[in-house]
Amino acid sequence: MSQTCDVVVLLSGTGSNLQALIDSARTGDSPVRIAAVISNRADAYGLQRARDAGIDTRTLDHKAFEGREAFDAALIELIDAFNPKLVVLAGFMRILSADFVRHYQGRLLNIHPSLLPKYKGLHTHQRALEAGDTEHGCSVHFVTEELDGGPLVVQAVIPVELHDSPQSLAQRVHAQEHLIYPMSVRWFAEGRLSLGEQGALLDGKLLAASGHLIRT
Ligand code: NHR
Ligand code: GAR
Repeated sequence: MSQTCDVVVLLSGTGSNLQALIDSARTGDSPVRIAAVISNRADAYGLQRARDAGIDTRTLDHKAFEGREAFDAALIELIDAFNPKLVVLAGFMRILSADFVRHYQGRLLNIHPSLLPKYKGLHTHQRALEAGDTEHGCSVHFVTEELDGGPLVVQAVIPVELHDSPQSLAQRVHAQEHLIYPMSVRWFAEGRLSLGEQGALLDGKLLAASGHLIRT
């Protein structure tokens, strides 16, 4: 029996990825326990999803702080009160300072809606369409100081279709996010996934630069 892995989820919005994590953690054999959900926005629907699932919630409004460093220091304090083994960004829309990222080194994951290293930052679906890409997707990565640049864990690749809009593409990418994020978190919780010097390790073996690739 592996022991449970307490996870704190940070989000800013809808929380469909949180919902996928909640649903996955509910399956009988999951070692994942979501200890708390923290949002920088009080009106994030993800907080309601957490409450509905009986999970502790906290709001920390970044606008109440002088700067990023002060906000991040308060965020660290809030998170560490739950003593999590893993911190998961699920649509968290604030860039995190170097101090924050270092504090959680090797236990901080993000999901990003592009095939990194393509389209770091925002508006990824529109940018993929404008570039005429035939493939698009999403990536789970360990967070490092380099924004959207940390070692990749999993990528899901989907074909771009002729009449895709940013919305239709986003919808299909989301469906993949909801598969690969719970899978990655579970790997971590089972002790199979870690961050090594050269990149992400699965079962002690260095993953490819793209992470574990899933094609649909
Ligand atoms: N922080 C670090 N240090 N490294 C990463 O890889 C991070 C991170 C914080 C968040 C998520 C990320 C994404 O997956 C993430 C990865 C927000 C912005 C952004 O520009 C960029 C990337 C990501 C999240 N945020 C604006 C800011 O000034 C605010 C935008 C808004 O509030 O809507 O922080 O894409
Ligand atoms: C997801 O598509 C996630 O990849 C993206 O925001 C969405 C959140 O959806 N993350 C970023 O763009 C990070 N900057 P959700 O709130 O329904 O999980």
